[in-house]
Formats: sequence, C-alpha cells, structure tokens
Amino acid sequence: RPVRPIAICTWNFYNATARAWEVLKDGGSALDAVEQGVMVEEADVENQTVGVGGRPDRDGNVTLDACIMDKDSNCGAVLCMQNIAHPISVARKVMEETPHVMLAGKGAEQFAYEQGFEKTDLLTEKSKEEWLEWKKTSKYETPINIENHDTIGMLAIDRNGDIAGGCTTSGMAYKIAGRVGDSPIIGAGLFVDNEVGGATATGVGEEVVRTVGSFLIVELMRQGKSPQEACEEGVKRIMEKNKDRDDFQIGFIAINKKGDTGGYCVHPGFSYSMFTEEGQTNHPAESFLK
Ligand code: SD4
Repeated sequence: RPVRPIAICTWNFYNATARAWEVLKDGGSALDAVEQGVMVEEADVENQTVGVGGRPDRDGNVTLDACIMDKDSNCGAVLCMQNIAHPISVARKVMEETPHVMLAGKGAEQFAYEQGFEKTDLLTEKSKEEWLEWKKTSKYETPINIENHDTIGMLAIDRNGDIAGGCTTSGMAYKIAGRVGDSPIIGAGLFVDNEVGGATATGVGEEVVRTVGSFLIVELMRQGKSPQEACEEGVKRIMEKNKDRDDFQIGFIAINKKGDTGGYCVHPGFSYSMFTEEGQTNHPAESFLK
C-alpha cells in the first residue's frame, strides 16, 4: 500500500504534530519533521518540562536532555546542557557534525556555541518563583500525571517510508544537579530501527532506563508484536520490577513500518497526539492500573 506520512508524539502537543505535519506533507524528511516538531515545545515557555521555561534542578539551574535518531540508525544526544534553547538541534549537530553520539554538560554547551547557537536564559520568572517556593520544603516528589511528565517524544514516517524520532526534556523538576533521565539515552527514551519501527517514552526516566524501554518495544515489534502490544509489554516489564510500588507514571508510544501506532501507560491520564493526511487526532492510552 502507498506510504502514508504520519507524526505522533507523547501527550497532547497539538502544535508540535501540526508543525511536523507541515514538514511531512511537503515531502520533507521524517528527521526534519521530528526536529521541527519538538522544537515547538522547546520554545514554548508555558511548557515547564521542555526547553525554555523548564523547571530547574534543585540548585535553580535548568538542564536539558535530548536525543534524535534517523533512518540509518545514526543518533545524537545532549545531556544536562544549560543555556541553549533547542537541545534537539544540538543533538542533531552532534549526530551530523561529530564522530560522537553523546555530549554532556559544559562540553555540549560549548559545542553548541561553536555551532552558532545562542546563549539563552532558560529559567523563566514563573519557574523561578515555583522553585523558590519548593525550596521552602524541598520535598522531592514526582506527581503522577501533571506537567512534570510532559516530555515530548516524537516519531514520524515520511513519504519515502523512512522513520525518525526525537525526544527532548528538562527532566524531573528539582532533580539533583547532574541527574540525567531516559530521554537523551538511545534505547531508553527513544529508539528507531527503520526496518521495524520506533518507540519513545515519557515519565519517570529511572524506570525506563532500567528496562531499556524503547529498545525493548522496537525489538518486540521486530518479533511480530503490534505497536500496541509492544507498548503494553514494555510497561508490564517495568511493573514486574516494581512489585512494591506504583507511584510513578510512564507512557510509551510506538509506531511500526506500516504506520500502525500504539500507546500504553502505568496510570490513566496519558495520551498521544497524531497527525496524518486525515488531520489531527488525540489517542487516550490504556493504562496498566485502572
Ligand atoms: C526524565 N522522562 O527526565 C523524563 C521525565 C519526563 O517531563 O517525562 N519529564 O526522566
């Protein structure tokens, strides 16, 4: 059957999939679509979990994680990078302009400046005030479905039938300085194999890393599971490792080579956004706990 371009992303980031669709419908690559799509959220100061306006770590510094992966299994990532508004684009530069996959911290920031990215203050007044308020008690908790988990992971298929993915976040609010989650870790927060499909994650990254969630889901699809079945198995695997706790949210989304999609999560409340030639749709995901 003819290739049907499609973009999906975690949560209801409608502007992001709409932007990705603009790229795809004009014949653009899946790689450009996911980069430009997630950039919408990186730039949105109202989204306090991605890019500019992200919530800081407990010392008041906003540190960003992102990764990107293309149809040829090239990938790039930046970890714990400060002062740069579009970590996804720096991740792409790491992929395309260096022999490396990951750059972290000061090195990543320095590389970004060398690539022409501008220094940007990422901490908004709103996020700063909330952080100062948080400091009064300094209680570290990760509320289940609120914006604290609004990492954007995006997967797209272009007119050539090629798949790419991107994932970007400011990580868990008030994390310990230097903490890195799943989002910039290839295989954990994101994985693409152009022969099979792609998967990406949102939620408490520590749990996703423990089971290499996105890689697992792609491998399950390789073995014949649908994207939906593979996401369900990915969440179940995490819950098997957490017999004594369920106070965290994880959401996975996946797409296969045919453009079938799926999503699954731990707690109700997660959904994913999709854009195809039929327009935009939102897909509430089934959850492990009811
Ligand atoms: C992380 N997966 O850093 C991210 C958290 C998240 O919005 O989804 N935040 O663990």
